[in-house]
Amino acid sequence: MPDDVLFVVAALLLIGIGGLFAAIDAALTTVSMARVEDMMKERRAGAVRLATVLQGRGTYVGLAVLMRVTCETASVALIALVLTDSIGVGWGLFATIIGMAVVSYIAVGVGPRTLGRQHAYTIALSSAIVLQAIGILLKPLTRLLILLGNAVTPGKGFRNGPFATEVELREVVDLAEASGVVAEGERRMIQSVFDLGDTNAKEVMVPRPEMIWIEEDKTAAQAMNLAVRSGHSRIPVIGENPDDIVGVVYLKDLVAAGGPAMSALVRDAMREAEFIPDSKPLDKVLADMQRTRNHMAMLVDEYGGIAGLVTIEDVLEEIVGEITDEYDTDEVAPVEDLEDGSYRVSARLPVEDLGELFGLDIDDDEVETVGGLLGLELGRVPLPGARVESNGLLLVAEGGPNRRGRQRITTVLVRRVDEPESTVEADGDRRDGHADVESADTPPSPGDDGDTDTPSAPSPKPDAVGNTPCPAGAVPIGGTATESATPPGARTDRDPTRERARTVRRRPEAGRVGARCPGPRRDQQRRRRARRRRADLRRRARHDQHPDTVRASGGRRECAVERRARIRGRGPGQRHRRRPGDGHAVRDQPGRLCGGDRPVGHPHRSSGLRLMAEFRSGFVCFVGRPNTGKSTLTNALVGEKIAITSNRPQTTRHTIRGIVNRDDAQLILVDTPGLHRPRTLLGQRLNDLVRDTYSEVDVIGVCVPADEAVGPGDRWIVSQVRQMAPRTTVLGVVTKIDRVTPDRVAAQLMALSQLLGPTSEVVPVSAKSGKQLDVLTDVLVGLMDPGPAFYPDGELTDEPEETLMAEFIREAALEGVRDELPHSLAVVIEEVIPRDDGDGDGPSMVDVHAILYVERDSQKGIIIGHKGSRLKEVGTVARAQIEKLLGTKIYLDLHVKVAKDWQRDPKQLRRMGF
Ligand SMILES: Nc1nc2c(ncn2[C@@H]2O[C@H](COP(=O)(O)OP(=O)(O)OP(=O)(O)O)[C@@H](O)[C@H]2O)c(=O)[nH]1
Ligand SMILES: [Mg+2]
Repeated sequence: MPDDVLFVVAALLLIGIGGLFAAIDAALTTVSMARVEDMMKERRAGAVRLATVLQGRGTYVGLAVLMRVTCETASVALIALVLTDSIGVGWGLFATIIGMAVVSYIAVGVGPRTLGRQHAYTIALSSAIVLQAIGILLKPLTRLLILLGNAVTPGKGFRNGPFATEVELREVVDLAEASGVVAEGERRMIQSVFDLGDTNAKEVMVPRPEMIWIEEDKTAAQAMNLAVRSGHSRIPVIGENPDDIVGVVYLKDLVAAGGPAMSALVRDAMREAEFIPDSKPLDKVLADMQRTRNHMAMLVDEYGGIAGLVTIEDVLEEIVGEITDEYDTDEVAPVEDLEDGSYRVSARLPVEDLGELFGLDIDDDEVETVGGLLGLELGRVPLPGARVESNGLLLVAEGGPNRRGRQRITTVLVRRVDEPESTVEADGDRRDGHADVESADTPPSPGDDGDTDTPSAPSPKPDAVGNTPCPAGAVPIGGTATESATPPGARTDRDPTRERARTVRRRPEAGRVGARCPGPRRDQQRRRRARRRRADLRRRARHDQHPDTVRASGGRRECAVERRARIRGRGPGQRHRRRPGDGHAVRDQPGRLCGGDRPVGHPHRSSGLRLMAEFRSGFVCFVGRPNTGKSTLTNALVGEKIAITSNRPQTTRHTIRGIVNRDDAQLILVDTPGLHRPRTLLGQRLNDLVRDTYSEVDVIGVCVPADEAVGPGDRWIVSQVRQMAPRTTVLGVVTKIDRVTPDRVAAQLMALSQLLGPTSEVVPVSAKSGKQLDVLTDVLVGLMDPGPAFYPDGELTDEPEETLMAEFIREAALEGVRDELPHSLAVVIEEVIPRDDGDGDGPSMVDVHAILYVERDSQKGIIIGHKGSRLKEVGTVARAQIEKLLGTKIYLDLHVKVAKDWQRDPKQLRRMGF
């Protein structure tokens, strides 16, 4: 009996102690660190100790819970012992369960916890010393128990056990969501923030094999190109190998440097890299990144090697990304039969499944998925547009930027590779096939030899992704991958030992792909037509055509006014060349080419000497929305004003050719009217004119200004370009970069690159400040094939003088007019009459008679101005320009006439040369 009393007293004591620990637990989870820090400043007793405890708050809360549970369990055991002894086992246990549940709930659960929260600071301050003392003894045990608890609990446990404040806060957040205070998305984000501390950097890193890097001895231009095409604004720079990260190069730094700095080496443009252990918790990584303002860190594994990299976006995506993932509906079908013998498969499709599709056994121990196979063949991270041949199959990577803007492949187009002996198409088309394979490596890549990333180097003409020519005719498969993997001209940078290790066996039932592929063949025909048109244009430019008949997209005929003027002896066909040393265009003798004494109609034929030195030449057209700076850019590249510019829409109304002459190349730039939604017949004709130009040039430069977001208009233009000229190289040009910050330029480069796809280079320029013009010219020259000059050295344009004169007058008249008037204005040169003094030195003066057409009487008044003041101003400005053009004094006679609705009237449009 005395034992029973002792046991009951001990049980009550333990209940009391359990209650005390429950109060401490509640107090610890309530106190705020900030308040404790204040107490430290006020030198409150125990504040420093409490602060130390709070730094390991989760552990000490766990300790308090452990103590409480121990006390409660012990007291229950003692009471059970006493009661089973005195009233029997059955009733004794029953009474213990009921009694102790009530006592524990009240004396440990409710009472002390309430007190703990009410007097949190007093209790926490006074209990800190006790906790520290117990902690020394029991911390390892607590940790062990938490580990055990996590191990037997399904799912992922909490690092500090479920007792931390964080858990209560999580509950509060769940409750807040249930009562509608926070939204579902907000709750997820808050919960994700808690998870940050439990997630290591390596769990979210971009693993080393997926890292895009650049060698330190590559140029800044190559780095910029790689950045834009891969969608990464920061790229690690490596020394000897990817473990030797020597820095990080920033796209915005490259953009800001621009110009001549583009030829500098990456090592001179990079910043220091940040290294962190790959086990670092994400909350600490985020805090470090915020403190150091560094958005990218290299992760080092326990052996000192580079495990991968992590960016601030990766960390933030841990907070917001999951929400997006949950609603992710872009599931890619594993296999899509394209019904022409080819398949579109998910990049994650197992290689065995791919083999099944084509009746092949693909033995490959090194990779599991089709995406992996691409990477293995390329020897680097595949990007959309990459092509490889493997196991007798041609694989073309498709994809685009993911939510983080990184280029990722999602699907792969697969078809059998043509076998040469069974090809039924003409030779020319077989060569096409090889050219396709040659362009396989067009996308940027780490470890690339740099050719494709060098703006100044000749880049292979990329193919639009998805326009793979279909194999023509029936194509039996056989032999090994190595036999069919390397067609003549294809780049081969793979490991031959790897090739030998992999074998392809043809299954007996396999062997043929569809013999008919109408879609792609139509594509081929269209391309052939485009090639013919291009060749035709070149031939006409080179040989006996009058320049007038080949300009304006090879189709515009000489208008009546021009013809009249030419008959008078000052006709179109006079061109302008730089006077050596002074940089001005000068007029040549009528009837002669300006480059020398060759007669009109015999443009310059280049010498054999030029050809031997790999002289390059070709046509480039600039397209874009109105006002994107196409004409200003053309003028800046040519170095002379050949196209008028203004901030009014539809400034350019015909295609204008400007010629860039270099020692190693000649570029013929074709400035086009801005593409827009047409409201008049004129608008339609201008759009048609631009579309005609697409298929006649070697490179299409899509211009987007840096200060306007890439929008539906740009997307429409790009889709038109892709449709009309699927094989033509497309280059992105971000114009007007002087108007925005380097950050904005970098963002615009990315946006345009995303729009054009990874096979297109994107170059930022400012025609006004001249920044990056050299780089753009280098890139354009690099995209040209070797070929002779089309025009004599020194020529700047083949625009007829009358056209230029009319344009200068229209430009002057556009100044200061608004609304509909710019559209309604047209200028026609009626007569150009030289006043010949007969002294043999040419005319002393030229009379120029021009008519300014408007559509309504009210507009006529605006153009003339009060007592003719505006018209006089227009005359003064235009006269100066024309005199500079002709190199002689002129008398300018301007008349204003109304041609009602001429923009909608086919007859009047024809008369005005449209
Ligand atoms: N600041 C700045 N302004 C530019 C630059 N390039 C063009 N602009 C201005 O942008 C406006 C439009 O320039 P244009 O060259 O006429 O544009 P466009 O694309 O040829 O226009 P359309 O012929 O109407 O299609 C003009 O006011 C130019 O001065 C540039 O590099 N920097
Ligand atoms: Mg223009």
